Amino acid sequence: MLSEKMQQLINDQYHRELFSANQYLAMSSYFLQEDLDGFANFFRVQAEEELMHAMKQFDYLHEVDGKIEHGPIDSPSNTFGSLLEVFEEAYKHEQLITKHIHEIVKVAMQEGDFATHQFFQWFVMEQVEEESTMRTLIAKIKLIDGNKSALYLMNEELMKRKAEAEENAA
Ligand code: OFO
Repeated sequence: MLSEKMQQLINDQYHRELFSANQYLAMSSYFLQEDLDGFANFFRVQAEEELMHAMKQFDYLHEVDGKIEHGPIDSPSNTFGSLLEVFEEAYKHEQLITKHIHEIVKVAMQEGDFATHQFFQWFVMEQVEEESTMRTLIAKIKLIDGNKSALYLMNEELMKRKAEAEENAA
């Protein structure tokens, strides 16, 4: 049986995942306006992954007889000063998400909620990947340091990123 506290934590996390999707779509829009379609594609795929995270949590909560109480989603940032700023904000956001996921796992452990503990292990490792991806891209952007040819190549590279579902179907 899921505790009230855990039900609330998962509800909050579900809304955070939706916020993440919205934030990454806002970043995708920014890049489309900047004529960087590869970067826009990267964040669009990222947004799709966030929706998938939210749906995993939605399904889990209902599977254990809990309920999502649908509420408002915080507004995302829509204006950015630079390419680097976008990625730094995304990285900071992922670090925050990691903290929340770890908090859920900690409470699950304290409550002896083995199912939730097990379920969120997937997210623990997903966060390792998300943070690592953002860190790597920040390092590349710093390396490029405004060089237009290198930026063009990176944009082409990011154009190749596909959603997980699409990749599995290929
Ligand atoms: Fe759902 O991992 Fe990013 O936010």
